[in-house]
Amino acid sequence: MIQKKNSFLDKLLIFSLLCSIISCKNNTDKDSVESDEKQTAEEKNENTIKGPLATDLYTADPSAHVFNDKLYVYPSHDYDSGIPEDDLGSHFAMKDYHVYSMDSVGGEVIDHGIALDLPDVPWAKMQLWAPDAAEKDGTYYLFFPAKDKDSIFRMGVATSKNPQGPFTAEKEPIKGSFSIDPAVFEDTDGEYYMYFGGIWGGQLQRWSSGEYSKEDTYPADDAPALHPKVAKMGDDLLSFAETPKDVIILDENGKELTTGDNDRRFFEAAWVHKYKDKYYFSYSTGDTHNIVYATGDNPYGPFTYQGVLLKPVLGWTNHHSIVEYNGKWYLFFHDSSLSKGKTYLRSVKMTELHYNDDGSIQTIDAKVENP
Ligand code: FUB
Repeated sequence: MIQKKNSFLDKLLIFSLLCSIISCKNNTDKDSVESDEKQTAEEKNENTIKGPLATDLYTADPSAHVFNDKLYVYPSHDYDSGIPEDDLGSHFAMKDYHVYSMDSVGGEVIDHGIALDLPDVPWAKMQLWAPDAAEKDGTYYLFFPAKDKDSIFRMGVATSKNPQGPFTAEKEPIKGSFSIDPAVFEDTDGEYYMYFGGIWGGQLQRWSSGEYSKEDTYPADDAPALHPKVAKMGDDLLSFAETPKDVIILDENGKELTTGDNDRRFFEAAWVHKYKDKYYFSYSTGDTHNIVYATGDNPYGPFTYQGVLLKPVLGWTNHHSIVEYNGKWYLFFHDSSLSKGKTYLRSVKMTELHYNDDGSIQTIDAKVENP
């Protein structure tokens, strides 16, 4: 009897315990859904800032533009070619481009598929490196470097009626073009300028005489550093309107930056934007891995060095673009966090960029230490 009574009481106790556990669990679930939702929103914001924009492919060298109120990103498409790493960048053996778009910052990032494929560029042999894009009179232009049949980097153009492509390549590269990393800036007066150049694998050091030479020639450490180039574009945006000119970068004393000034002199990845009537020329310092900037009062420069805008990221290269979208400024860049540090497998990211009252740019540190 007693046993029976106890067993009944036990059952009652167990039942009520179960009930309270279930009710407690329901509450916990509710709380955790709410906090998950909160966390998701926070993470989403974090991801916008810190996470790769695209995870379907490896992407690098992002050139961002606003077309038709949307953000478009024109990156290189990294993949593992199996080619060993060297100082010429042979391991960057990219062979097509994809274009990405977003309706809003933090919104869905759409991969529009292959926008241009190497076999469809008649003059190009290999290495579709950092591209850029521009729009004029309803036509979209994709500018890209590639090695020609003689393994000399040239700049190509491809056009489309849609910002996401697919693009149709011109049969020949831009006449008079050389080296890598085209960045096409549309000034407020409607003129377009291409900035370009990159040393080491980018071959800028082979054009010192104005002609291509198979030999690498670098100025002495105390001589002015190799100059990036600028050329006004022809009305058709398929040609240069002039012979490319040197872009001069000065220090705080009005002296040209020298070859030995590795922390500040130009290496690759030029970009130009305009803020409050000033021209900002930004670039990668290459082997010291910073993105720095210099300012000037016209598109040709000279530009005066101002400081670092993005510290070194995970991976050897550093390459960026800067764009204004809905009243805020954004920096697009890449790093190798998704591939856990592989130099040639990079991913595009974005973060907000802030100016100080005097027009200087606040330095961004986006380094991921342990991906
Ligand atoms: O992606 C290949 C090269 O790496 C780019 O052209 C450079 O700017 C560097 O990011």
